[in-house]
Amino acid sequence: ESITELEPLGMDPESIQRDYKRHFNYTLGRDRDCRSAHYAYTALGLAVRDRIMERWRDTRQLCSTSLCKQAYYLSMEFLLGRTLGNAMLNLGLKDAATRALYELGIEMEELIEIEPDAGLGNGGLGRLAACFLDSCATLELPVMGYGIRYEYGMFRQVIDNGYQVEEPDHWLRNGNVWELERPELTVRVRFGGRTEVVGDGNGGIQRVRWLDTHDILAVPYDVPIPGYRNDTVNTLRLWKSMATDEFDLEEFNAGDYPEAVAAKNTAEQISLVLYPNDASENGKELRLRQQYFLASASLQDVLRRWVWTHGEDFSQFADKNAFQLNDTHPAIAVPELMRLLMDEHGLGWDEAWSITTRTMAYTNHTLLPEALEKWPVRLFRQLLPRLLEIIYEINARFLAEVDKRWPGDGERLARMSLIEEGHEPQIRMAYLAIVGSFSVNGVAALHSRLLTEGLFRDFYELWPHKFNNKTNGITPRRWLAWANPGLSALLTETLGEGWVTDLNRLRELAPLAGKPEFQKRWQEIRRHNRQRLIDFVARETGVEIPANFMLDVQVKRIHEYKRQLLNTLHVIHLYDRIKRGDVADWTPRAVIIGGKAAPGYLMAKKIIKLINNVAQMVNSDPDTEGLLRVVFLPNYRVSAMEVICAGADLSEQISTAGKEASGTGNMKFMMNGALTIGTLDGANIEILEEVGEEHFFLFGLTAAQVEEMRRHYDPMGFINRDEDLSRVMRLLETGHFNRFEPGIFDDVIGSIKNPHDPWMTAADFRSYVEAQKQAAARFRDQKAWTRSSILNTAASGRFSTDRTIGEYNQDIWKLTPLHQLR
Ligand code: DL6
Repeated sequence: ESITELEPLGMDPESIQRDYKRHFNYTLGRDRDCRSAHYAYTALGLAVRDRIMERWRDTRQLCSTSLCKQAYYLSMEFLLGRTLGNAMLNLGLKDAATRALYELGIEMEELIEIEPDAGLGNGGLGRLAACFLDSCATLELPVMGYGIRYEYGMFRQVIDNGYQVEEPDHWLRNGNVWELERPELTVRVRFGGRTEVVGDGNGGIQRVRWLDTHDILAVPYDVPIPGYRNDTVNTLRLWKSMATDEFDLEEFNAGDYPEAVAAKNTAEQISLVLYPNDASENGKELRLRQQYFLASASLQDVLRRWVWTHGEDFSQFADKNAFQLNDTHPAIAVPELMRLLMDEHGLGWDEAWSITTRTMAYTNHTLLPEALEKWPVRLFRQLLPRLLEIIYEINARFLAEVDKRWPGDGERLARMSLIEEGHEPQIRMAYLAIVGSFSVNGVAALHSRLLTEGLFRDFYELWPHKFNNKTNGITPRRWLAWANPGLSALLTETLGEGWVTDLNRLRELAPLAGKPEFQKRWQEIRRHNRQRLIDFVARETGVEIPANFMLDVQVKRIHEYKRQLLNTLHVIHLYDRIKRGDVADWTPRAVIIGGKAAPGYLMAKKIIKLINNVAQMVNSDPDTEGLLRVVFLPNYRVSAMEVICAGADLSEQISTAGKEASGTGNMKFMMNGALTIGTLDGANIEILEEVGEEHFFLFGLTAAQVEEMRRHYDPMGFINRDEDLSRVMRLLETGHFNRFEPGIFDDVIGSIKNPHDPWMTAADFRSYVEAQKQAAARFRDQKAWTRSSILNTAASGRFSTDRTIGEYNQDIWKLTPLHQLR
């Protein structure tokens, strides 16, 4: 009998309870005196995991025996959040498990809350990767994620006297039931050293050897990704760095034993901590080490599996494998695949290049120049000398192609070169990614268009066929079915179960939007969700929000282009109106802002301080009672968003047009029935297209107008011509919100008045205030608001990652769904 032959595990409460008890008693060795919720959580996690295991194994086997084409999502970030609830939802175990525990006197809610978020990402880019994995598994596509198992994820944000303080997030402290270590699949990653050309001894093919390297080990940890109610469980493989057992012999022999041992620390540092910058790179050597570590370990892993089944015949490799590069962070995979194919597997340049450029695909996630990665050539020479040689060769051949197309156009050659010349020559990673890929995509229609018109214009002229758009999405499992059980139940009752995997079915809600009975049900659910958010805010901040307030929410990374400052100016304006007694037809509102600032981003941190000071002033002024509350919600994270998006009324998507590549928070709010106030930026444009102008509060300059205005921007003109804005500026400038800390907001004030302010806050103030007035008026008419709310959910089907991933597969990966292979 085969050791893998086992009775399938029951999905009923009794079976779950039996396994729960077994794990509690035998796996964890606890007894009845143990009241620790941690052990209860772990025992339940293990019982749920057991039910994933056999499907996981079967998926793996199907993939390897069918020899099907596979895709690999290479990403430095996977912002998974919590796993338990999502796993139970996808497996269809939630109700049975809740009952199983209830009979033992254990509340499911409490266990859910025990789990720390897996915060292995900064924001949108990392969360998108997590949503993608859910959709790939749900669509039964053979896609594997590759990332880094950071010991410390995104920092925990605490607020001290209004200032952000960062605390380390040791999320693995209490263990992690959702990972399986696979030490037998460890690979070696090399750094440093030198290269040498060697012949084959017969005067034939020459190979390059990379010698005297400092090696580290990459140990894989596998995380299961179950699809929604199907038999597919995909894998997210996260690499942990470890030192080899080798000593640095020179140091060792020189008697420097401690130095030799300490060197091991450097190896283990690679997977220690996530860099907490979402939109700027700082050229840190450790970050480059992380990127190469991810790319090399993942490619070696894929090639090893290839050789196991196909031997050294790579002729079919490009037909069977696709790598999606999540931004430029893993772009070093391009020269690394070249290196592995040539130096380790003996292929020639042309064959290796043909394979590389038929397997790599690159997604760009930002237009901000400061987020476009460049690495000093010097650093490459020292850390990855062989990779630098390959990049030079790629560049030489590429520039020859450019020169052939545009003979003698020296300027163009310099513009397009993978190497930016100058005092410190740098490697342009985005260009490397484009040259090495067969597909380049942006993440919303506007963003993809702006890439081809601006940043990547030269490349678009050369290879228009490479460029395409894939508008982002979110997974409706986590962001609707899990985050909003009330609404989910109503949707299932109204539409049947199918909507969870066919989100366009939500359209069928539209005819019900004006029906009083349906509106009543909708409002009841929303009231409940709003209260859940209000309670959450009270628990986290102590601020009490009355139940009739409009919940006006902006949660995302703090960045000047996202314009939390514009939101704050509006808050100050509302406060000013209250103080002047201008409160006729007032809509009471709570403005809730949350998000983390990169630790080195001083302006963003100042904006957090300003929001906190304004909140303090507003909330403690008796005149604002019943009219206005302001909250800065600390430590914004995935699990917080699950409560926030279901309870919010108004979604703030107010970036300067042309700056937000897509946004995905905007989609979470919309899907849960919030109305958006927003600019024509990123995916807002597509949200507006779907829902219609009547149900979206649009304001602000367009991307083209922003560009136009840049040449003659006069913020003081906007301030002087606008009485409300002048008053707001006066309050700021007279230190009204910082009596005891004079001068601390000078730089923030200066940024608004700066004619070079790239974010054009002053320019959009008036139209923002007007749009806010419309939102407030709509909210007072609860029937009209509810109708708009229903229509927003009804129009959100396009923003499921099932649609996005369907497009990636159709246009880029071309994978066969596993159910067609079973
Ligand atoms: O594509 C996911 C997400 C977009 O929704 C956001 O608009 C965009 O800002 C974000 N990009 C980044 C870029 N960081 N880098 N590099 O996080 O991607």
